[in-house]
Amino acid sequence: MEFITYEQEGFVGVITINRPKALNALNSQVLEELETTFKAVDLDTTRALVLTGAGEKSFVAGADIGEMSTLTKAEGEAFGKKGNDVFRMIETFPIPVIAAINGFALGGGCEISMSCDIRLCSDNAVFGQPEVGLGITPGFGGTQRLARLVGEGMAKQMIYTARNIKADEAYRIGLVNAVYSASTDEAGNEVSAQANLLAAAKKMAAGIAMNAPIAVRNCKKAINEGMQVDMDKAIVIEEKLFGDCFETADQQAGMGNFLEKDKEKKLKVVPFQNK
Ligand code: DAK
Repeated sequence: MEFITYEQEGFVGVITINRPKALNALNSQVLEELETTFKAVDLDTTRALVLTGAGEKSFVAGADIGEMSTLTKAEGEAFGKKGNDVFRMIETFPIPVIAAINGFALGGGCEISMSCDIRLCSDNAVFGQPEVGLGITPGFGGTQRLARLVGEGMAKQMIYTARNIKADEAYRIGLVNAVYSASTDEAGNEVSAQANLLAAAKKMAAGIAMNAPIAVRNCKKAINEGMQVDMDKAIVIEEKLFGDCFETADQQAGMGNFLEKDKEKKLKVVPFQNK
């Protein structure tokens, strides 16, 4: 892999898009490598993922404009399909994916973050869909996911004006769940916003990984699939995924532990097994 690194920390996998010279812009090779990396994640030993960008300046500055500039219509369609397939794979990936947005998240960068389950960012993050200024529409799901996340009016404003927004505004409109700044540790050393962001993303992922994995996966599926249909159908999706948790070792361990009267035997944290 030239542009993607993968690190495993306990049950958490950290995927880093590593092309800092081009501000981690997405070319075809980055998209290919991302797809290969996600497909290689061992779902028996990994319960949550963090997706971030290398360097302190940029998460992903969009699709690679140099590569796109010479595409024919057919090539543009193939490039768009590759991006859409990868983003949809992330969105429907069985385990939660947290985007740790460390700087620019423009165009395809904003779009890839929106295909993740949760977005956290550093205070230098900048979000935007600048495509109409380049003569194209947001083509990696931006017109669809942004409207679903922040509402139609705000999505239309961002997309039609092509105006970037800063981290605090992204937080205010609900595009990100939290913003991290630099701080000073107990020894008086400065901790960068990016380090705090990554630590928080890993901590959240590790916290998710402590919960029953089958239940967490089913929650992701229920929310994703339920959001696409009306409430009557959504409730049926939820019922099925709720029922699916029963008779699993994790459901029996989780409920059994709660019902355990013997305080000695009762565990603070149930070691769920993913089965
Ligand atoms: N593509 C390629 N290279 C990029 C890039 C990008 N998106 N963004 C930055 N770079 C490169 C720069 O060319 C520069 O390379 P060198 O000149 O050093 O070789 C290097 O990264 C550093 O960038 P700057 O020198 O520009 O750095 P600054 O701090 O001055 O500015 C910036 C940072 C992020 C404000 C600026 O680089 C910028 O505006 N970048 C472009 C942002 C952008 O417009 N992104 C949206 C791209 S459009 C499709 C589906 C989806 C899409 C397209 C088609 N289909 C369905 C077919 C998606 C489209 C997009 O994402």
